[in-house]
Amino acid sequence: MHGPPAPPDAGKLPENAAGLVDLAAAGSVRATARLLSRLETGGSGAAQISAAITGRTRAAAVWGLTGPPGVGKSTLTAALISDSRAAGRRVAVLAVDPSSPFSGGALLGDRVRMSEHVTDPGVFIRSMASRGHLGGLSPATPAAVDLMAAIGFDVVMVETVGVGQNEIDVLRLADTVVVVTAPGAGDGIQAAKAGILEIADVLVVNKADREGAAGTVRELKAMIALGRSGRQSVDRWRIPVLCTTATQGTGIPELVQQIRLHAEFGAATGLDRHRRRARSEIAIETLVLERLHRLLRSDAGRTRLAAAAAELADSAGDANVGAAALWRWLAAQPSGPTPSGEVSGRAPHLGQEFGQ
Ligand SMILES: Nc1nc2c(ncn2[C@@H]2O[C@H](COP(=O)(O)OP(=O)(O)OP(=O)(O)O)[C@@H](O)[C@H]2O)c(=O)[nH]1
Ligand SMILES: [Mg+2]
Repeated sequence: MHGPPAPPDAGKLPENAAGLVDLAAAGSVRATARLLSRLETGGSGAAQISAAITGRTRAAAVWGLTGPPGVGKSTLTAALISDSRAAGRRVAVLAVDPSSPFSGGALLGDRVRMSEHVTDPGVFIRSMASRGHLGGLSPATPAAVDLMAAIGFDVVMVETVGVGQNEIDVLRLADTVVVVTAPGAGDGIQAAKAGILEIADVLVVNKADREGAAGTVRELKAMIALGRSGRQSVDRWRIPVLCTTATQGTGIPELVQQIRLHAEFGAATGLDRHRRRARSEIAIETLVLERLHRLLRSDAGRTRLAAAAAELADSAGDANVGAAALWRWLAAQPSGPTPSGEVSGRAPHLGQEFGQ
């Protein structure tokens, strides 16, 4: 299908973003990895990549997978990869690690789980940090999903451990969200508490070979009925609850079928357009917030903040006045972030990196 017979990246990788993007689109794993590293570094290197993929067709289906630790998300992901590969689709998996602003930690276990796929040129697996270095969802995550789509992957799967707001933001990047639990009284309730149920499109009770799976299914169905009563309508997606045993491949065709039905529902109702816009919204929002953080934490920003704080503390004044002064300063800043995170006077004007 898409995969070239010989590696297109045998030699030295090009330095420029456009060259790397061309190689990645031709199937180079090395070029794709290099691009992702640059997205994670952020700054102008990341901005150049976004500029280089402008106008490229994105036809990928983006699937989000989340659930409590250890319920079998990676094993399910591996099973879903197998299914997509059998259908000739290229698959990218981004395992987003919420625990650290540095990537790589979660990869080892996932490599084992997905070992049958690591040598397949039609599959790209990478772990990423979900948090930016300055807090909040990293702008690299939405940028990475977009990059994978732009270089021709047919499916982009985002796996995350669903606990906090960052993970919910990550899932807002997806067209279809699969929430995974396993038998055990706490899991379903835990998921509901974390607000995860509200963003689920498909619910999976994995480890159905274990005792208590039927009970967990009942519990989840009851929760859905409670949460949705009165708001049910014909054009509303009915969240299915499925049982799988990922280690044996049981229930995988049914899961694939539900994901496909959800895609069809999205196309028929306009939900798919809505989700794509939500994805774009996060891409823009994370860039704005990252820039704001960088500016506030630059030397000049800290000096301004300290001055405003001193005035407030000494005069029993109004914090809003200080905030307004900082906003005025931020709005007047001509400089953007450099990859090192420092604010440089030579960096492009605020509007330029946003493509204006
Ligand atoms: N019995 C049983 N074990 C399973 C099943 N699916 C996964 N496991 C096992 O559960 C363990 C955790 O699986 P993972 O796929 O790593 O789970 P995960 O949700 O990705 O874990 P984290 O990424 O650490 O949150 C592994 O030992 C799997 O072999 C299943 O259907 N039945
Ligand atoms: Mg995992």
